[in-house]
Amino acid sequence: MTNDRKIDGDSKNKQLETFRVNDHEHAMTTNQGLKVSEDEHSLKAGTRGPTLMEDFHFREKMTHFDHERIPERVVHARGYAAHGEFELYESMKKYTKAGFLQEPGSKTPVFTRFSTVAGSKGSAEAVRDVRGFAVKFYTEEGNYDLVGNNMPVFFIQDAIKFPDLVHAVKPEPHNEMPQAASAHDTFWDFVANNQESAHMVMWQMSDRAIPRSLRMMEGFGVHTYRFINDQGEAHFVKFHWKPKLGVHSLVWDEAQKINGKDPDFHRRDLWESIENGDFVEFELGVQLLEEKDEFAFDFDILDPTKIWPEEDIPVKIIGKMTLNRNVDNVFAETEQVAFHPGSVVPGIDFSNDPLLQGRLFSYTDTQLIRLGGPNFHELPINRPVCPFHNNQRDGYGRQTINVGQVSYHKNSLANNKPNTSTEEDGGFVHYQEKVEGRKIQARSDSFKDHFSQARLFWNSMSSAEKQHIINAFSFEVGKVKDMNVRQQVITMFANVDLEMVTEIAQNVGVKAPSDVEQSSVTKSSPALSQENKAKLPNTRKIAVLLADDFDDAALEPFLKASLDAGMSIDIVSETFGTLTGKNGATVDVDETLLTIHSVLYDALYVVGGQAKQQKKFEMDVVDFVNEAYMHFKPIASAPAAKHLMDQSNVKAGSGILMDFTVSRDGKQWVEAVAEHRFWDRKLYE
Ligand code: HDE
Repeated sequence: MTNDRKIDGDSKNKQLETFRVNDHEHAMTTNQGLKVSEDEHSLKAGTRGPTLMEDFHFREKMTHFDHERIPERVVHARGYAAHGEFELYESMKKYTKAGFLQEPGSKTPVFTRFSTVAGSKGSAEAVRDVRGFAVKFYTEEGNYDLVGNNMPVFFIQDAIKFPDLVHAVKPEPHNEMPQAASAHDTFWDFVANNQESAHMVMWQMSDRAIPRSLRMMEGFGVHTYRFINDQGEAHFVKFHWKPKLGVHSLVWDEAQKINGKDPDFHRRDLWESIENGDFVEFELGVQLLEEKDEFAFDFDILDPTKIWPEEDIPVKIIGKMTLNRNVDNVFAETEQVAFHPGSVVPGIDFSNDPLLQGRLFSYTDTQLIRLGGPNFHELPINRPVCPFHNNQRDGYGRQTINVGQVSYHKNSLANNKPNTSTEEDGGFVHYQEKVEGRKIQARSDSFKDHFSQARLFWNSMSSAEKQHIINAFSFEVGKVKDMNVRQQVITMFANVDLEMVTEIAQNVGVKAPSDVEQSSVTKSSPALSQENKAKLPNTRKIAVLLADDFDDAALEPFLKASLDAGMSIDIVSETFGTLTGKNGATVDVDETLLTIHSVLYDALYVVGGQAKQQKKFEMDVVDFVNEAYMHFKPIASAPAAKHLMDQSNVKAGSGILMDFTVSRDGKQWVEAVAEHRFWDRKLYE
């Protein structure tokens, strides 16, 4: 029947409602509703005697605590999420009948969870890894989940290999090391022996794997899906999320230090942005392909290790997601949310990508163990906004009180309710693709080119990005103990670029192969380079380093110019408190040189002043500056801080504004912060 009742903690069923007692509102009670009089001392036989079993409040409290943990996700365990809305710019009616993609301006609530893949739930966040990017759209036609990553391809082509990939990248089973890292033997052994991973590994060794912020990375649906319109016509579609702030990354040394200084770096950044009202914006784009063009490319569009180059198939921007509300409770929402690529709405359908097909099984299956049974769809965060009815019953943790006698279809006793719906009435009808073939355990020949797009990626990188890839390989493969595995990796990636592997081989102490031919692809795709994305000063974090007696005439216009450009400023000093400038202006200290670190900022302004322990203050400031310089960040210094800059390693050059005054260099400062990094710094000359 359609009038099933829900219990969601507060709203008990109707009869009980009449007996509701209101004086319990602020009272601590047991789970049975009994008011508790004592929550500090368990019941004992005498003040020094043994605890008594009959203390039911103690037992209930402890039992609940003992059962507080649920299994973490087998992958993507470390994640963080926020609420928001999706607004459509342009009707997609021509391509899909999905209700939420029809009316320009229409808004759909969303819940988006970002994650790392390999690490445990408590692991550090600025690790080298793929980031999950999962969006639940609560549409009027039911929940639609776009469960993607921040990289557009994947390591493997067939879902049957997923357990192998994950076993290889997770900490090694004999000693459970290393945590949240791919820099170890089993991962690279997997790579070398499963060469379909080549393209994805190039992405993973690139700056994309160490995002500056979850707000500054792209998202991709990865697989080819289908849009179906109301005429029943299909288009192949790939989904993209484009961050309004552009795509930016950390540098590896900085990332490793951040993991110690602030293991919550990415979630803190997301949380604080939303709390500050700097809402997080991503535009949704689609690449569309007519069915007749399925075989028009030199790659197979069903192969998840391939992109559709944006220059060949443009990304059409169709709407915007704004994340504008933090969760109230991380466990209830972020942890209990259950995504599933199989949660679709009419107008969106699957392709035969063998990775996607396997995912359609895995996601429900994993929730059964993680969320303890088949009723996880009843958890508040997972419920659709439209009513849902069917004949499923019972099971662990069932909350719906299904009324009536009938729980089967078809029936006459309940007038055959709940009814199925026709396609015209919004019933989901699977796309009637014609499929022919023998049952066979094999892969299509069209999936066998593993290196062309890996090379396309390499060709598309700027010289700084290429150097970062070489450095990343050198770090990761350098952590592999088995020299034979190191050699296999080098031999494999010679297929991508010989110069690249020659440098890596030298760094990791093995030979660059002479008998491997690198891929002959000469094309590049400018859309793949982060250098070509938006560069903005907004929400960049600036540390202003100063002490008492600071030059307030320099500080005030600086603060105004930076805040006007949307930056966020921390005053960093020796100790907390209020500091007074030369002319009597005061500022409050936000962080001290003890509580914060250079790696947690995007840019610095060094003002100086008179500290209590001047020598220590100056040494700490110089360290701060040297780190920022080494990480290619913009640094400005007030005229009064010249002696501090002279003690540092900083040399004049791009992104360095010595003797800075806003009246002279204000515009340059804002541009430098927007630029983010100055790769042309010659650190060791
Ligand atoms: Fe997942 N993946 N995956 N995955 N995945 C899970 O489901 C799986 C793949 C992705 O924030 C699990 O609820 C298989 C590609 C995200 O809750 C599990 C295969 C992409 C998240 C699972 C893949 C993803 C998951 C673990 C190969 C990008 C986190 C917990 C066929 C398009 C969602 C869970 C969240 C989570 C299986 C490959 C994205 C075990 C079998 C490709 C963002 O079901």
